Amino acid sequence: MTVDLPVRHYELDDYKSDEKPTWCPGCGDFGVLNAVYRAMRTRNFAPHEVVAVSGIGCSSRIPYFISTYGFHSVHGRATPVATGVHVARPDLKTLVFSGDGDAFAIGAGHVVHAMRRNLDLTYVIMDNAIYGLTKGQTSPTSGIGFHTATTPSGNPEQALNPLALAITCGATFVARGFSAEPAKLADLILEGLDHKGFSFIDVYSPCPTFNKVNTFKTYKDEVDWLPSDYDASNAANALAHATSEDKRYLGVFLRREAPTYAEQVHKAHTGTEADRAKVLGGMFKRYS
Ligand SMILES: Cc1ncc(C[n+]2csc(CCOP(=O)(O)OP(=O)(O)O)c2C)c(N)n1
Ligand code: SF4
Ligand SMILES: [Mg+2]
Repeated sequence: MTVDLPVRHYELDDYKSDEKPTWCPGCGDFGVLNAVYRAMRTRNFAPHEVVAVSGIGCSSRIPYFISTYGFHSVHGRATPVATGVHVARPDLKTLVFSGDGDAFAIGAGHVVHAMRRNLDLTYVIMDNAIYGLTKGQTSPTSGIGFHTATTPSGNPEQALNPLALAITCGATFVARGFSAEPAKLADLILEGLDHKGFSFIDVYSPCPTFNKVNTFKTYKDEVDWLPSDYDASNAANALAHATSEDKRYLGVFLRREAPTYAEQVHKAHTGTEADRAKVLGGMFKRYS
C-alpha cells in the first residue's frame, strides 16, 4: 500500500541556513544569494534535493548560507568536485558557484571540459572582475588598464569573455544576470536548473570594497536585456550578442538541446555498434 504524504510548501526562510553571510555591506553576492533562495522556492525544491558546490573566494562561501547539502572545496576545483557529486548522485540538483578567479584563472582548465561534456550542472559565476578574498588583484575578467595591487601601472591584458568561452566550449544553456536584479536572476537560475545539460550563468556581482570601476552604477548604465524577439537557439547569434561592443546584454543567450555526459556514457556502454561509433566519433570499432 502506498501512502500519499502531503506536499510540503517551502518558504524562503527554509532555504536560509543558520550561518549569516559574512560579505562586506553592499557586496553584490547578497543579490545572488537572494536569487538562489527565490529560485528554489519557486520550484518548491526540498533542501535535501539540492547540493551547492563551490571553490574558494568570497563568493565561494555561499554554500554556508544555504540550507541544502554543500561542499566548499578547493580553489579552482568547483567543477571537478561537482562532477563527482553529480556522477555519484544524479538525483540531486547540483548548483556550482565560483568567482571569476576561481572559474577562469586557476579553474579554467576544468571548466572548459565540464562544458564540452555537457554535464548536467548549473554553474553560477559571481563575477566581480577582481579577486575579492585576497584583497583586490586583477582577475581574467578585469578590464584592460585596470589598476590594482598586482597591476599598479594598469592591467596590460585584455579581459576574457565568459559567455563567448561558454558558447564555444559546448555549454547548452548560456546566460548573464546582474545581482542588482535578483528576481530576474532567479528566473535565469531556475531555467538553468530545469535545463538538461550544462547551464552557465555569469552574474555581474560588484565588489564595492576592491573594484571601484565595475560598480552597481556603471553596470546599471551599461546593461540591457536581450530584446524580446531575440533567437536563443542559434549559437552564432549568441556569440554575436555576447561579443557586442555596444552593449553588455543580460538574459539567455543560448539554449539548445544536446545529449548529456551521462546519456553519452550510457550509450557508449549499452548502445548498438552504430551508437558506439557515433559516440566515439568512429574512432573505435568496439568499446569494451
Ligand atoms: C591553490 C590556491 N591558490 C591561490 C589561493 C589564493 N586565493 C584564494 S581566493 C583567490 C581568488 C579569489 O577571487 P575570485 O575567485 O574572483 O573570488 P572572489 O573573492 O572575488 O569572490 C585566490 C587567488 C588559494 N586559496 N589556493
Ligand atoms: S571583498 Fe568584495 S567580494 Fe569580498 S565580500 Fe567584500 S565586497 Fe564582496
Ligand atoms: Mg572575483
